[in-house]
Amino acid sequence: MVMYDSATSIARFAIAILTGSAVFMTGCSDTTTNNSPAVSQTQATDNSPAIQAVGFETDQMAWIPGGTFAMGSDDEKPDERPIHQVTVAGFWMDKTEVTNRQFAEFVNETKYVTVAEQKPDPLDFPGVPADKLVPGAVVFDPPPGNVPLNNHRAWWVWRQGADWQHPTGPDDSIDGMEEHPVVNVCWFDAMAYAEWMTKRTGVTHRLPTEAEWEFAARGGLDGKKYIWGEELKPDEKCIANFWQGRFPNQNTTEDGFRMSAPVGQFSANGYGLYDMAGNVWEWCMDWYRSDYYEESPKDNPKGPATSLDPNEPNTAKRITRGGSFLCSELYCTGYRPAARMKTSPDTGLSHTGFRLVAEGSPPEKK
Ligand SMILES: [Ca+2]
Ligand SMILES: [Ca+2]
Repeated sequence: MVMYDSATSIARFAIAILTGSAVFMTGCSDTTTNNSPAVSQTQATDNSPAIQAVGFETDQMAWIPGGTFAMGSDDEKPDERPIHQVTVAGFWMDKTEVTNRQFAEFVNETKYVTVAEQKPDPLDFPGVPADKLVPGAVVFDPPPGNVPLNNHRAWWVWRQGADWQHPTGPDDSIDGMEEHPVVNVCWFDAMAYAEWMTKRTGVTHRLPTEAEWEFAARGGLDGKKYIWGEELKPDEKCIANFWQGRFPNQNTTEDGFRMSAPVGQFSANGYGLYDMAGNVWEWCMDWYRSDYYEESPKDNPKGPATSLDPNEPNTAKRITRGGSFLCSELYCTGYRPAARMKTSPDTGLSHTGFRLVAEGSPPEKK
């Protein structure tokens, strides 16, 4: 069995791919810039058209009660160890990944331009020829035949013109995909969306911490391998959107979906959240450190102060969680609630989106 090996995990950066620099992608995700810590490419919305106040509606969010749980896993990837007790306070969380329809509303109101749509700043990429500095994102492009699973460049490509409205490239569109999760949005884009949602609701919205995300994903089923129990396919049924078949060139679509699915196609977890396993990876607030669990505080951990991926120590990365339609049993298993992934915050990928949490009051007792 070929297992995902974090030692070979790595990434891209698009520009580096174009220029032939040493860069790779993991099968499931994982991206980096060469050595730039976060590129600050957020776009302020302060000078944008007035944001319409809509108030805080919780219809599309679930209240996640606070509690204590066993975070991590002792028998999977090294960075999931050790299992440690963590307590999180209660919070609201989007029931689904943010959709193209929702993201379009944000863009229409603020005129926000995502990082994937912006021309990379030459100052961030000294030595890269100007004609290589083009807007784009990292896109899954399945090879025609079998390929060794240790060469991520066989299925990941930097594609000029790929962005949230063009998931696989400039000839693609999101027509008819309004209820699919938005993809090719980077961590900075997700943060800008949260800022907008905070302004329009008057309630702080933000990305979840990694601990909040895992607590919410487990849905009250503490210590289980999957968010629904111990078997990947209970009763031989796929109950999440992941990859069946031989990755990366044979996708049997046993679960009904070749790539992303409209949100909410499978049963919700114990807290009423959809697609916390699979569909698209979801950005979290925290920096990634492989050894963070050895020192994580117990109460409401907010992640390390700095990032460290030992495989790429010069690249700062943020956490992504939950796996995607590309996660396979033989290669990545990112759909496990304990599974951690890390990605450069300025990188849009065709299998990565996000959902928000809100710090509002708990629902009134009936
Ligand atoms: Ca699938
Ligand atoms: Ca997901």
